[in-house]
Amino acid sequence: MIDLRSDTVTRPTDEMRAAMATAEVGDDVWGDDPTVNRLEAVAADWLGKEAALFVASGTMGNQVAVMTHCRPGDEVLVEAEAHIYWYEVGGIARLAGAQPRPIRTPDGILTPELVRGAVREENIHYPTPRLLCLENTHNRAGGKVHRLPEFRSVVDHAHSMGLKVHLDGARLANAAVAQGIPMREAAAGVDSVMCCLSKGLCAPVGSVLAGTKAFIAEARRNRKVLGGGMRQAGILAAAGLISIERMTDRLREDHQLAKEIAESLADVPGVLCDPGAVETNMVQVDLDRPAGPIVDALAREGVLCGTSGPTRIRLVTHHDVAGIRAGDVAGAFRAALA
Ligand code: TLP
Repeated sequence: MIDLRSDTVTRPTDEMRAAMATAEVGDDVWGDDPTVNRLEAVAADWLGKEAALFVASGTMGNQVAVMTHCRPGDEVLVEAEAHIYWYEVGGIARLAGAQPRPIRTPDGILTPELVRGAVREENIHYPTPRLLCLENTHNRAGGKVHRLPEFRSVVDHAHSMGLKVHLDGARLANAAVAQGIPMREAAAGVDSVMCCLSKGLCAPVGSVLAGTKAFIAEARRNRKVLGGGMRQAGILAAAGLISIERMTDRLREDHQLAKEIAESLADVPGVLCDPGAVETNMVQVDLDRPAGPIVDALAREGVLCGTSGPTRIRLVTHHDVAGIRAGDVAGAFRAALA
């Protein structure tokens, strides 16, 4: 089976399993786990922030961030297709008690103008606009990169309007590699950033949330409310350290494979796929018919994938499919659509 459902399916490497087996651990809720402490220090430095917190998942990292920035009734500006709005079970409303305000964009990329248009002036009737959430790379926009000059200008603009900025950087390492810049530069200026270790970076579990020392101290309390105090979590942090230190550069191979898959799909009848739109490790495939039955047919042909719209299929490349041939994916599509 070629599993292109997500980069979340990656399994820990042999090196990770060995590091996990021998990790030095302690009770992290007491601050006693040396491996978690090391991961948090390394992650803070990686992301260019004062402090970091190891969390169970990207969803937990994003939601802890919103809970920490906002008070009940505050307004959170989000891009209308953002993961934090689409796929986190209404957490902004349920957990932070805040109100999301989705902003439509043509391509997932928020601009200063769009943010300005969404921030209302002070008025007794209105919620307080508190937080802007950005996403890089943007999942539902097909792994699109919010490139540095544009990214910085929207961050600066949000700050000038009195908003805090949280970055959902589940795949920020993909965005950094695609632009040839360090992570700290890709996260510069934001008040908080979440980055997943368990997607393309292959850790079995875990994400990191980074920000100022004061922000992370409060975030640690909010993680505890969610049941995220994980005790001997050094077993997991040991794998996360390898994600940060050794798994980022190879993401360029995933990007190359995604591009090759898109190129080989471009001339399959019944498929609309633009190789030029592939910026990182995702391929969006638009079909001339409903996607659900085609996903089932592709599974019968040995390719697993998911939908991201009624007639749209999403393919995600990652470490565990690195050896496949792009032409085999196109062959499965030809058979499935026949
Ligand atoms: N995304 C998953 C699914 O939830 C859709 C995937 O397969 O792509 N932010 C972004 C941008 C994400 O893509 C994801 C996961 C998360 C946050 C949440 O991370 P986890 O799954 O660790 O909670």
